[in-house]
Amino acid sequence: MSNDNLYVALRHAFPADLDTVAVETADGPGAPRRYTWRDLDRASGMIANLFESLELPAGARVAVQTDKSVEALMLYLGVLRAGLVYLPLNTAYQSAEIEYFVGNAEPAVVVCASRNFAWVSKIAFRAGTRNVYTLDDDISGTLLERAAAHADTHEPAVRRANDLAAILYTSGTTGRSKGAMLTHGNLLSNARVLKRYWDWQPGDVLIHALPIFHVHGLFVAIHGALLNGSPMIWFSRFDPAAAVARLKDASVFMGVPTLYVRMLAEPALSRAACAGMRLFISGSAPLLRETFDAWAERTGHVILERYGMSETLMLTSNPCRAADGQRVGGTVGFALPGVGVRVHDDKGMPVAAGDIGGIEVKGPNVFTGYWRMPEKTAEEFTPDLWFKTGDVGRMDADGRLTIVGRSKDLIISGGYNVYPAEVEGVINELPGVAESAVIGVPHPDFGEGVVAVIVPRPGTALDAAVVTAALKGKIANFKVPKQVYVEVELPRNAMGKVQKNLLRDRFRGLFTR
Ligand code: MCA
Ligand code: AMP
Repeated sequence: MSNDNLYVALRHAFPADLDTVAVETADGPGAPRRYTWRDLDRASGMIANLFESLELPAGARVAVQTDKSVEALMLYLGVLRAGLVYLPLNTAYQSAEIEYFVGNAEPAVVVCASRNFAWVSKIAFRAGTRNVYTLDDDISGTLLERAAAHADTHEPAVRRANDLAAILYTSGTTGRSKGAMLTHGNLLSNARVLKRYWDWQPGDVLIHALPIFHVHGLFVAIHGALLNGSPMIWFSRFDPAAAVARLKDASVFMGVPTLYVRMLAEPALSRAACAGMRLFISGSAPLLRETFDAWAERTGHVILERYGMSETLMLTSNPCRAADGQRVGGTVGFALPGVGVRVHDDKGMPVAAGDIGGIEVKGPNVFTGYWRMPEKTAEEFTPDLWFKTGDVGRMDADGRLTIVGRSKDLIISGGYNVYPAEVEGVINELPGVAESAVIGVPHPDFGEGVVAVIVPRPGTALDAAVVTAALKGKIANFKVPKQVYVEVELPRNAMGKVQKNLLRDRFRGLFTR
């Protein structure tokens, strides 16, 4: 029987000589550490064998909150091989956030950093998880200790294209986070399309400097390199000076706009520093025209901007090959081959070319639904089963897409999504708070910066610094407002709705002045 397990396709793309370098660490303990393709194959096999020894039911989830390391990559591959469902968690998430994800997903296995074991294991055991392992970035932890007792050969579990491979939690405009269910077929079809469209070539080397708990770093970057048998230069954290210094050893770089902004501030960034580079790719948040232009001027390279979502993987891209067209700053390019992209008005009718409307998508890349939330899933699809992205844009007559805004109340800060409703909910629970409004305004580094306006209860004095301190520890740091204002009231319209547009206008220059 054929096997649609994503690992089978990735493994098939490994180079013939398995003893060449697959990953070289650029930082972290013991750097530079070199891992061969054989190392990836053997270690992920041992981890897969460990999971198989647990005799978990098909579809069991493995939730992972660990620091970035090559061993964490091996863990991801091991989960795929064992046919289990990978559930990556941002390392910035705090206990209340982890408690929700673990409670909602009910993973059979949780892997965490050993420094967090005490509180993470408590949450996991309460949710019924029986297996909690640790994994640290210095090749230590109980996961590797246990896996070491297992054989290093492993036949990937047979999975069909529509079997689940991963669940990625994305926050919601209302209510709690939803787990987007992605299949082996979603991941492989998108990886194959990107391999062709971005013209991955023999000899390519990827600088991997993104976190591996979101689509960009975990799927777009890792699958891209593995499916091309290309080595990766592996940064556990992004350091602009160090990244610029390694461009000479690489040909492909992927980043969120903040990474490009920070590299532009490095004096060493020059045409010479990028001499061997073939492709710079940006996504996850809007790339400003000024960044796009400055990059071209400094390096001679035109950044390729693309657009995607956790629910859909990659949707559109500016061209890679000259024959496919120009890369135009401020646009996200054309629908990827096999992906349907259309722009409709709020009555569900197509808008004319160049007119603005909601972006809707369809294709083998689109997820199968939100974990255990059939109603929420149904709400996000049109009657003819196109997925409503919540992004607003316009498509030219030639099919080029430009994103002009979002109908969802979402802030994207440094490539991380922050849902105002979630942050407002946490602020409103703090003692002395009557209500709050959270907005995003232009930020020179993060693209958008989070700002909160808070109204105290009558007779209560609130201190902005105390509010900020109280939020740290309750929510991930990137969600904590960079500025908090205490005011007597929020601006409201005649219907009583908070006028966030007025707040955004008022604070527009806060970070950029
Ligand atoms: C860190 N901080 C942030 C952010 N990151 N605040 C707001 N937004 C952020 N993104 C906080 C830290 O907690 C710290 O707070 C302070 O800012 C300074 O930290 P710093 O050292 O500057 O941060 P860093 O560690 O250098 O991180 C910045 C970063 C990182 C490298 C830009 O945020 C990052 O890796 N972003 C990439 C996100 C990503 O991969 N997104 C892809 C999503 P304090 O001082 O209070 O402690 S996938 C996706 O969107 C779709 C599918 C797609 O299309 O790709
Ligand atoms: P997430 O679901 O967390 O991966 O975030 C997906 C959202 O990021 C999309 O719905 C867009 O709003 C935004 N996004 C991704 N890529 C781009 C881009 N190139 N330009 C503008 N927004 C983007």
